[in-house]
Amino acid sequence: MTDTTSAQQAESHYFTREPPPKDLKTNTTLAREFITRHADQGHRVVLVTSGGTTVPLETQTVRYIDNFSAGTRGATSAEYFLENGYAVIFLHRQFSLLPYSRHYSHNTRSFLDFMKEENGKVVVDEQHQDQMLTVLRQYTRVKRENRLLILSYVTITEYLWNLREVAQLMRPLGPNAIFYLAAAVSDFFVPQDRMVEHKIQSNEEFHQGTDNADGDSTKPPAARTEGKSLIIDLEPVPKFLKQLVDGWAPEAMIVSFKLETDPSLLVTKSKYALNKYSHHLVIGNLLATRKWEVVFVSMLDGEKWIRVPTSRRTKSLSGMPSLVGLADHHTKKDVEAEESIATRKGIPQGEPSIEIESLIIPEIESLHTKLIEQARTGAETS
Ligand code: 9Z3
Repeated sequence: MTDTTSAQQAESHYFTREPPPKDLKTNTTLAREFITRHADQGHRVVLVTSGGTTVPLETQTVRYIDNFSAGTRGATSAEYFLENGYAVIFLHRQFSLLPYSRHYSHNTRSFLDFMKEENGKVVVDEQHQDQMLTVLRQYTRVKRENRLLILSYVTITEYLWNLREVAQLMRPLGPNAIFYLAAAVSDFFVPQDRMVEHKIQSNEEFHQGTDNADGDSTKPPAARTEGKSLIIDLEPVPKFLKQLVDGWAPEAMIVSFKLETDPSLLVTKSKYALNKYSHHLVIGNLLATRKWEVVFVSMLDGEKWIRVPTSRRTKSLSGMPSLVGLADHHTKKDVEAEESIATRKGIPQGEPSIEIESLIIPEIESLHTKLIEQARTGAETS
């Protein structure tokens, strides 16, 4: 069996087994209208996925497995795509960060701290006026030009249904489309037919039977109590990148992310993903340094590191810039690497004062332009 047929089988098995989310129709109606309008005008459109995906353990969900992602990468990238003229479909985990409003949410400070009362009216505090005016103008412009469509999901299954439907709707965009897959997608899940209906009981006196929500007891529920322990026996989520590349969006530029924590694996695993799925670009990042450096792995440019310049690596509370450079095997040889190694000494934590996405998105735009050119000349010569 070829890779493609097994990916197709895994896809059809997944989507037959896992029912679509209730709001899928609403999302696809909005997406169809948005895509048609921008396709007619010859615009470039990017689907940005953002935030974590949950894995529910019960049908009436009380407990679920989640991951760390706040949606910073996705929300920030969406802003830079918009700034570079793209129309953006922002498919994000509900309540994760949103473009523009991210500047005032999920903060250590409440948005109310940016306000004050003046003559019985609420106004923005003097010290925040300039920044808020800039953000507000950008946001208002994007809304006026109808260039941002916000869609949401919560679970891994909702994410995959939305991704598949929107991808198929994006086909008429041809090479003008980009998929920028920044969402942190769970590798494991509880299939619907192995999920209990009600809240899993911890008290042994109230333990449920071994029936799944659909009444089937041939396989034990994937999440259940045994004695005092909670057993969670997850199944792998099929790898959908193959299907996206070969079937759902064959002409689009596809950018996937690879997240690792072990620096020695990052480049190898990013290259492995590029080879396996034969798409355009893998952006590798480490959990601890993801705001300071990423590695681009592509057929066009090979391996290329993008780093926030040392001078812009200011201190603050999240991340570990001291690890910057560790995943780069060539680092020891060049000057930039010397700098990044130097930063390992003494600076325990920090936050860059420029957003790395402001460096990432222009790079992607120029790769996209090359790919569009290639598609055009290819079409002309054939
Ligand atoms: C990423 O690697 C993103 O950059 C982060 C962003 C999730 C690290 P934050 O939301 O974090 O800004 O806090 N996303 C992709 C992770 C992922 O699930 N990749 C899959 C994999 O590694 C392949 S598509 O197998």
